[in-house]
Amino acid sequence: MMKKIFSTVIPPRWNMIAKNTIDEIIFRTTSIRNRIIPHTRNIFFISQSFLCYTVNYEIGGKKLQTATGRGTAKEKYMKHLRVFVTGFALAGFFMGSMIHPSTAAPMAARGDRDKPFVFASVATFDEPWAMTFLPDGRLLVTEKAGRLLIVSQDGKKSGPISGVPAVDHGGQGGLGDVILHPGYSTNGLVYLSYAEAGDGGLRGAAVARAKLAFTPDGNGKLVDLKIIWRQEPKVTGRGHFGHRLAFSPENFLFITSGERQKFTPAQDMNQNLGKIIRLTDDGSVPSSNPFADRAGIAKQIWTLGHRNPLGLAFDAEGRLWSHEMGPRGGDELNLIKRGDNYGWPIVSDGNHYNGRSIPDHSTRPEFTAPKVSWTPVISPAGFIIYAADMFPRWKGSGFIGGLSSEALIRVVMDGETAYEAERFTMGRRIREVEQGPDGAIWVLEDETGGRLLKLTPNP
Ligand SMILES: [Ca+2]
Repeated sequence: MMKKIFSTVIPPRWNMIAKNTIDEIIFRTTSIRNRIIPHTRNIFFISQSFLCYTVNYEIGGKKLQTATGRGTAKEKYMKHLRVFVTGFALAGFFMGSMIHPSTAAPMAARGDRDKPFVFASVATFDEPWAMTFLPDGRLLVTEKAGRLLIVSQDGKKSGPISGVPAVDHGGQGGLGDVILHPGYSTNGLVYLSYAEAGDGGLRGAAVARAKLAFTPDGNGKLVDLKIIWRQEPKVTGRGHFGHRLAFSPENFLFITSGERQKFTPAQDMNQNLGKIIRLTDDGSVPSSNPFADRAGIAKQIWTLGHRNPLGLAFDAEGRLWSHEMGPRGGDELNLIKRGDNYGWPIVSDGNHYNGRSIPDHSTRPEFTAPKVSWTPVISPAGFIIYAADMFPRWKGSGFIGGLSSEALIRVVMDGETAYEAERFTMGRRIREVEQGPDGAIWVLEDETGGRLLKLTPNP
């Protein structure tokens, strides 16, 4: 049944069109609760050079599957494409079609009448990467070039906090995540991750812990800074640092460590690249780690076989979820289980950028398969599992920032299963997501001029 509808929504000709005229075109369909009726709701022309589509279905008000696509449109075909798509839809090929082509996508996104939230732009930043809320309701925000700022909810920024370690800024590298120690209100400890330069043009992620002290001028400084973890070895390149941070309910520090675009380290137990790491709050290795009885760096490792995990969050039941960037296809949402191997680079639901095939997860059941995989990719970055009441329907949902998909993606976790439930087009690359003290959802856009947005329910 589902397959039939799927093929109706995406006709065979579509591939030909996508291949010959654009790398991606996208339309969205939304199903009606308790029926399996996808209808075309939107065609997003996100910019002159970018398009994306999403097809969602819901069955019996519960299970929902999603097919998506995105890519770069070749401008000279745009006019033809618009005419074609509009004509195609108006011809009644899609059920219940209602088409809104637009070239002003950011405004179109804001104007989506049925979006369940409205948003306010609170401040702008230079390549923001991460944020976290302080107990007093202000935010700590990192910028990749190495600035850590205190920001009030009405957008007032402090000067740069002093004492931030020197970062290697460039490519995907720079100042990364910031989180608070679970006992921050008494110990003042914060954790920062960043790309660190080594000798001879080598680089690696590092994690530092320091005490945040506030200064009378409204700024802050880091004191007693100690580097508690490093990627080993440092390697060439400026990609796939990973370095997202999260504390578990038992106060263990988890660190995602990307494979630095070197592939094989993800399966090498003598390196900590391509792993998820578990440490105590001072950086020492817990004796309860799955490989604690091995020699050397393996002791740090909680899970292996990761590519570039840029999201890490615990759900209300204490399960750890992480998403990671796939190669060409195969972005993943994984349920992280002690000692498991997630298969990179041996298996992936995507393929190499050069087109070379990688065996799918289904071919190698000994590797833990993702709970959700996305092809085409969403480019996930930033992750929360919503636990507040301002959006009651969303309690327990995961929210993932989409970089290339320029969206905020809601995933439903149902026990140990998960699926994409909704995708909200934002019209900009979304780098980071947080839950505010009052339950509002806050997001940071990526890159220069990236805005801090506060999302509240659409009245
Ligand atoms: Ca954060």
